Amino acid sequence: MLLEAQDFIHLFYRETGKAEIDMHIRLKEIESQINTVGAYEHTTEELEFGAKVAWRNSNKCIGRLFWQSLTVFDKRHLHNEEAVFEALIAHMQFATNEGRIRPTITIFSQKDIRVWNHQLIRYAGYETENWIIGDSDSIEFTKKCEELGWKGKRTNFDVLPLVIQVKDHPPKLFDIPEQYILEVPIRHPEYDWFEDLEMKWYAVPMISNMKLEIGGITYAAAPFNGWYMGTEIGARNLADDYRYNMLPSVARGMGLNTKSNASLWKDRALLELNTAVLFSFKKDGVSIVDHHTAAQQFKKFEEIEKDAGRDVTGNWTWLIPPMSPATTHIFHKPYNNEKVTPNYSYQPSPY
Ligand code: HEM
Ligand code: NRG
Repeated sequence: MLLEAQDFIHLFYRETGKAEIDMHIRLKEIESQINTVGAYEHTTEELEFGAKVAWRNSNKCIGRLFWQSLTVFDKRHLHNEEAVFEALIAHMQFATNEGRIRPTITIFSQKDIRVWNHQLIRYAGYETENWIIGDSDSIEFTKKCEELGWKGKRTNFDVLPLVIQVKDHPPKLFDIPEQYILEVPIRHPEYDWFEDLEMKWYAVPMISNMKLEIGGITYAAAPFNGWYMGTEIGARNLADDYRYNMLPSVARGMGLNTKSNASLWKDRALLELNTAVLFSFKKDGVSIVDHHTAAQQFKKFEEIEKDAGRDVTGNWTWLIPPMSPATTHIFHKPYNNEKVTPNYSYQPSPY
């Protein structure tokens, strides 16, 4: 821990241009804290810097140009479920901002707090005898919620409750009041029948199951969000055949020949579904980025990092968008997938 703390403190003082003398004082302080209690505490400023650099180091993320604009809420002092719930609601409200989405992270006490949800807002999924209702990605977690006493309405878009655990206490469930859940009904700029498919998606992706590691300290609950890239919804969530599987219905609406692969009906349906996602978010004033603009922004990020003398690491398999990847520069170059800290990473599920 001491070595990682030292690395991080060096980085912090170097990049923020603070006086070296203060760095040496801080390093001494951290060393004695680790030697006496086995850990140290970040200052709020260190925490904020660490969370931002962790975003900058997120190899799978195409949205990293904006890493410096992250708003960080330091909630390390909260130790009961109700207070954590209130902080999560405050996060949702601040981040959603009536559609003008603000990249935000809320950081809780290192190991005492766990948020069981994959994202703060996510749709439930149910297996019935013959088919699946809702989001297949949520089936296991939905079962868990029902075991814990929650009961879903069984629509295709039931928002799951927040499941919050403090220490080894049993987890507590909280329904999210509707007013904090912004959703966008999906319609198409030209096809009026599109809205009959009754698709929608929530406005803000808030990942809540990853850990944040800064200078040898691990934060197990640190939900963060930016805004969506359109393809996450239109080319994966609503399109994958094991998720909402909407391509056949879109193709039928368009009158395409779904019997022939070579008619490229899937590609045509995919294109219109993604057009509809971008159109609907824009129309409702909800932040979203198309994959071409996102790739251009990522190129800018790569240039800025180069000028700052830093290597950009990246995971090519995640950075390329799931639609027309070869139309972006990312497709045509290799990325070094080395993991640099601070960073966000997966952790064992608490359930
Ligand atoms: C992954 C875009 C903000 C950290 C991704 C992915 C996209 C994306 C498209 C791939 C997701 C997938 O294929 O499932 C964006 C955009 C943002 C943004 C457009 C707008 C501001 C952020 C922020 C953070 C972050 C604020 C953290 C502070 C990550 C991480 C992953 C990721 C850790 C990997 C997630 C995983 O492994 O499941 N991002 N992102 N991103 N992003 Fe970003
Ligand atoms: N693909 C997932 C969300 C992953 C993270 N994406 C972001 N993150 N845009 C989905 O729900 O479709 N972010 O922090 O903005």
